Amino acid sequence: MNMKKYISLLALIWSCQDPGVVPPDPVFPIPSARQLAWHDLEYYGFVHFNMNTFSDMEWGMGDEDPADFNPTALDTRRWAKVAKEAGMKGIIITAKHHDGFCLWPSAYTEHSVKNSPWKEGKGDLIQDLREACDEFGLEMGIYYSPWDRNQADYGTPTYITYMRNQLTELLTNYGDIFEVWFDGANGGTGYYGGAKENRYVDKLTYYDWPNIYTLVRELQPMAVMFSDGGPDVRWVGNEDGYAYETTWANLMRDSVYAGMPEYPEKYASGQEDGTHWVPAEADVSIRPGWYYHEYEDHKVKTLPQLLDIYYNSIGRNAALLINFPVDRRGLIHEKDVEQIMKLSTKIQEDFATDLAQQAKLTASNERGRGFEIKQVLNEDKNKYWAAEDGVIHNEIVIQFPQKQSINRFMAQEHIALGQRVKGFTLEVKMGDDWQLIHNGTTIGAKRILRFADVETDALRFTIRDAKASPTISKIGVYHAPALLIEPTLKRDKTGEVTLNVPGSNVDIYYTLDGNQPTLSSQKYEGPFMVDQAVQLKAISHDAQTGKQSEVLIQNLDIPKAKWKVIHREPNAEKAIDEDSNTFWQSTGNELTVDLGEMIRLYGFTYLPPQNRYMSGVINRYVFQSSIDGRNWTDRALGEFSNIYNNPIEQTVRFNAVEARYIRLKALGTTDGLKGSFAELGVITTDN
Ligand code: FUL
Repeated sequence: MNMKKYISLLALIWSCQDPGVVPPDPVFPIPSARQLAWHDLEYYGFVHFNMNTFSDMEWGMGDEDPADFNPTALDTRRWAKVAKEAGMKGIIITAKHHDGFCLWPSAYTEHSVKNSPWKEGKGDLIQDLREACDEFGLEMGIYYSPWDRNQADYGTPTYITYMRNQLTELLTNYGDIFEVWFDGANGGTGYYGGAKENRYVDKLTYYDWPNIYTLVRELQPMAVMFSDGGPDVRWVGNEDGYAYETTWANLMRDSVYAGMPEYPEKYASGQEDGTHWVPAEADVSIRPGWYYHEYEDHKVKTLPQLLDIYYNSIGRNAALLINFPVDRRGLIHEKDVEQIMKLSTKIQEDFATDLAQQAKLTASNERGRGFEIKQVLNEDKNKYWAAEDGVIHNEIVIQFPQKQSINRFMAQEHIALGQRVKGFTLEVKMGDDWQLIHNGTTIGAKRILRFADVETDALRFTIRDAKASPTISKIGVYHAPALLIEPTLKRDKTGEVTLNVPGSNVDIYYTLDGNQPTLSSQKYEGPFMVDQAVQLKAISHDAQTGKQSEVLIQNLDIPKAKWKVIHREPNAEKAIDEDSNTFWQSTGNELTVDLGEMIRLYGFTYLPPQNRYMSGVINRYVFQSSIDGRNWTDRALGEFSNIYNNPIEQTVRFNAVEARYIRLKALGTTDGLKGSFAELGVITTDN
């Protein structure tokens, strides 16, 4: 018998033995090829670098001068190197943000790098990034803001032609693009070629999305398109980088469009009976703002914060897009690099050893050969365990050779056949009993559970409910090393500061002079007073392990002990109670405070409400001061850009002034209701 005949005979015997082992039928919706390729990326970087970097804004008005775009040491290779070393698979760049300034020399506008001093107007940042991405083996994506506060014809049909022309440039001249990012924020005040007015568009119809989608498909068939409603990848509904305990890739896509009201509440977590596969992407900046502001240099997210983001996005069936606000030099700031590298090191440590690989796995049901439970230990994502049709309830037991200390569990569905699991539990064996660790809902592309260290010799992963018999392509069990978190800080109105490390018994050391705290700094023994503007830095230290946390850095200003609100409403005090979780929704759209004494002011801070569904978030304001409470002078007038999606503390500086009374007036709020104040603060130093 020759070899060929022998092999076909073997194949015949094999197929006779397992006549019924066919893969499960898909459960619709299922991902497209381009979406499956995108799912593999999982983690990639965002770069916000554009005119706002130079104007120190989050949303430029569109009247900025191209001459201001002048990075001194711009180096896209260094961005790509950072992204690559951080484990990211690509970079998405803000080719054009709301202010309309273009990072490439578009033939359709003068508002671009071609009229800037950078490379004497000969530069093309998109091309530079393309080359850098190619060199480092990264994908490149394009952020393109539909809203354009520069263009005179924004709001009319000719602007749509402009948008299509620009997309054609971007999607034709720069090689393969993996994602086109359409921002949902659009319409409002702007320069608009000098008109300086409010322009609202019908977000559903104005942009002619169906034809824009067709254009993108024609030019870049493998690119996924992102917006609130996809069509391929959807917004996660917040700018914190968090997906939800229940996160479906499925979405009622036809009911959703970019920038629609109520999207976060109603659609962001997806829908079990969603008609289309539109998985979530969690976008978040490594600093509070999306663009670089020197005053946020001490607010780069800490490792514990970044880890929470990682586990709450990638670990909850979403991709993660972390933004670098590239600075005025044109570089990712050193502090941002340091933090992102800490994250990648920690992730590698957390997942260094998959303990499931040494375990014996059994499943209460198996479909048959090729779909056995051992397939979940395989790295090949096309190999998976599947149960027989109709068998929804399944128990998978992971038996270790001996007791293990564990604190992470990971599972992935074989999503090519649709997202199925609706309910699962994870239990650990404790003597003869099973102890519940987690009662969960969805799994999807990846689900990671974090829990406190537990010693056990077995785990039971039970799929309790699913849309059809489950398919699981990967299971992993890990023991992540402990991470010591930095102290948290609370301060009351009198100026008393309390430091704490939740749930642990460690020492805290701090400084008030801007110096790095060490073990010889002041040891925290209990609450203390801070009655002037200082920068407080604090670390936690575990004497047993010798481990030290990252540094907490907090700018504190004068205490609010003497402050009084001039409103006869008891709740108004909440606006100055130093508690960011409380707020006051005004009745007159303004907050007036008597500071109790004359104070030299250099600026103010405003914190919008921090609850999930915020009302009265101020987006246009005037800040006034007074010496006698009767005669008022405007000190600052402006916009809190992007404040609804990113409700961080807003900092506004002005020329120094002596005042006893201050007033923040809402000239506009994001929902048109009366202005709300979680906290109003002052800045009394000029640095
Ligand atoms: C938002 C924008 O308004 C922000 O400026 C930023 O670009 C963020 C990623 O999306 O909708």
